[in-house]
Amino acid sequence: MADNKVYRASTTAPVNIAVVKYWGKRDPKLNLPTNSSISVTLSQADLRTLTTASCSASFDGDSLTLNGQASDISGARTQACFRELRARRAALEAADSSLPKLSTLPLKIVSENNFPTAAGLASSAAGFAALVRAIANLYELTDSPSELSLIARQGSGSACRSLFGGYVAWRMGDKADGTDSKADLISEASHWPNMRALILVVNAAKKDVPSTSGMQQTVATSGLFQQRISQVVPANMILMEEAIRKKDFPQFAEVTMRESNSFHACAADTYPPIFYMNDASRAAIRAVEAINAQAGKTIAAYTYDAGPNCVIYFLEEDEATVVGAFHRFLSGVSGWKASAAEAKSSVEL
Ligand code: 2P0
Repeated sequence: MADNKVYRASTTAPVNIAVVKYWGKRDPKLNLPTNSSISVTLSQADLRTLTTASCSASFDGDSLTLNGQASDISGARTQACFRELRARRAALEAADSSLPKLSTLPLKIVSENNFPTAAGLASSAAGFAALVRAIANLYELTDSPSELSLIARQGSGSACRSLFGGYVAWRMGDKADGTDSKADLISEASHWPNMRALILVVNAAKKDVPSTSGMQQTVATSGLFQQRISQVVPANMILMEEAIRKKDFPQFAEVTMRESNSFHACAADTYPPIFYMNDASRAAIRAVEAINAQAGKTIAAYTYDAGPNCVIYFLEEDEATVVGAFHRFLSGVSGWKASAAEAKSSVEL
């Protein structure tokens, strides 16, 4: 007689924002990057994905529901995550015959973001990290976050960094099979407890050029990109890790802003060019420069990913100055859909 018991586990995963940017794949199938990267994890109170994974013989095949809508699971990335997680569960079952045979049961994944999926706020990173962690919990896998990051990476590159809180590095590795291309923790969030992030949403529409195709066009056509991966990023990885360890905000801020500039310069150097920032984005960069000039030191840093929305890093002691300046800025510049009131208040890391 069939056992129709439903096994279930839930988890959450945070959004991460890169301060040393991932852009480019050396192996698109395994999602192996052309360079290492570093991110800061945002507070789950503000931005997170909540995912429940369940499995049962009573389910009619694998399924994924994202924010209430059925989602396609036939893609190679989702399939790779399911396959790898099932293989790890199957290995446990082979070693211990008393374990229920979950690895062969259909999976049902239900996932909800507490932020707009289309807002360009790294939803795929939190999404795949939560999917992998939820299934790993369901299967009672003992793999470390770093080991699970190997699987999440195959869902979406940036997802490997959302298996950790705090300050996280994705080491590109050099093996062809990708077994050394995984994330590790640089520092817990508590190491630098006064770090804050302000998120400014200029446009919640879906981006013009998806990251996956955009980065491959850059790899194929940009000359500047070759210099970025061979010289710029290796130097910035060292400077950023040092800035985080020393809690040196001016150094953290300069590398963050230079990295954003370098990535968007490579996007513009792609042929045909890719523009993710718009006039409002550039105005916000000028606003950060004005804030820093007025303070006489670097107290705010901007960064942009594959879209026009902005993340500003600052320290808690400068919150009134930085957030106050941005409230004035947002009410005075056209182009920002978000008004001062809609700008997300500072997010504790
Ligand atoms: C990052 N971005 O490091 C960089 C900065 C966008 C700009 O990771 O193809 O969605 O799924 O591996 O992870 C966006 O790339 O790309 C990204 P895939 P992903 O956060």
